[in-house]
Amino acid sequence: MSSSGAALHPSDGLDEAGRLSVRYLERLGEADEAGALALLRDSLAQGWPIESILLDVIASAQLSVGWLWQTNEWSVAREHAATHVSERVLDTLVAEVLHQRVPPPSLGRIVVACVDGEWHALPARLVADVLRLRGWEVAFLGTSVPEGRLITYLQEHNPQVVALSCSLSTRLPKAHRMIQACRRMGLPVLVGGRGFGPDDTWARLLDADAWAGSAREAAQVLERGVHPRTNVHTSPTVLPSHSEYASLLRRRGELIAQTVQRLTEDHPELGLHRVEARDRTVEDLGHLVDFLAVSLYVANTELFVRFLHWMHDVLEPRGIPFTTVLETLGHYETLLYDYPLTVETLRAARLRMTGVTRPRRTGRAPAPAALDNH
Ligand code: B12
Repeated sequence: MSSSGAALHPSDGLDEAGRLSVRYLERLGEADEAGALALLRDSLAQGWPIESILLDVIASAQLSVGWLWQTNEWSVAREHAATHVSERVLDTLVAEVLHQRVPPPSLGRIVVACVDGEWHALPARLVADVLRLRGWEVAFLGTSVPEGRLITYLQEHNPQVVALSCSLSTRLPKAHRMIQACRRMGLPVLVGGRGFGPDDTWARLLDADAWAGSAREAAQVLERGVHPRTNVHTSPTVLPSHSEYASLLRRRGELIAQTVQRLTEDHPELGLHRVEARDRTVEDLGHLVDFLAVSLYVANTELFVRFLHWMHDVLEPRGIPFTTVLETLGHYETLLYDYPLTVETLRAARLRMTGVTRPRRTGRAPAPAALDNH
């Protein structure tokens, strides 16, 4: 049995799709493209619906891949290899199914793109493929599409709807600008991806016309019709916290540099004199400031708290005590004393996270179907 195999992911209590997803995940763990493809081709031949293979098997396994990376059970290289296999399998299966089908009459034209700075193509690609399989004519623009390029493309191709994907919440301010630009063209915008959160609250705040939580829901929303919301102005919503958001981003470099210096002096055990450890810390602190900033942008402390839970799960298995993050939050409260909303967010989040000790699930990743590591 493989080291990533069923022992890590007990299949008990899973439905059929869950069990297939566990077997698929085993192949991903071995970067076994041929095995992964054969497994799903067989299932397809036995009558498994292609949409279920995409969403209940491949997407579900990718969530486990994320969890295994997050908890330091899989290296980043193993995650990359697994994702590469999923992309190849997805492309092959969808191409084969579409090739064998008589194309249904087009339901309409849609452009699917990842927002600027967003490198998670696979979630958007799954949406694009599900829509294609349901009969939409889809142009998939891929990762990180700059606003100007998107608008030029839309002018040239004139779709009915634009679908924007955002997996990381830190890209929401960019998403906001892109939504506004599309709306100024009179094009309705459907948004989704985990970065938009678990419901349509942030999508509405950022002026999108529609939101969907999954590819299936996206198809349903589109089948009902997406139209420009009439109660939205074409100038972006500006919240009181937006000026603090902007100031925080301006001070990003300074905040990170000061914290690295403080951690180097106060916590020699972190070994920040080593380039690799220092670089990782700079990256983590970048995420910290960016998630704090975006939680001000959408005026939602919960977004920051959810990020801190994630950070806890990432740092602890790598031997970095989460208390260093709590100390950093306290330090920022002092440094940023003249930003009242920022201080309020930091304080509320610090209180929520003090004493948090999520038990680590050593040796056992949640089974794919049961996982939601948003
Ligand atoms: C593969 C992967 C990557 C790959 C992406 C490659 C690719 N081709 O996509 C790479 C290596 C580039 C990557 C990079 C990073 N990643 Co990453 N990544 C993942 C991983 C493991 C899988 C993504 C995936 O395919 N998910 C599966 C799909 C199905 O996800 P889904 O969101 O459920 O998609 C559905 C809905 O959201 C919806 N939907 C999606 N888009 C849209 C659009 C519309 C319009 C609609 C209506 C619906 C919709 O429909 C989809 C299908 O039902 C996730 C784990 C996870 N939980 O997703 C982490 C994850 C998203 N990544 C994460 C992180 C931290 C990063 C990095 C910051 C890491 C780093 N140190 O650099 C960078 C950021 C890069 C960037 N700027 O975007 C974290 C995010 C944590 C957080 N707090 O937000 C996650 C959750 C991993 C984890 N568990 O910690 N990543």
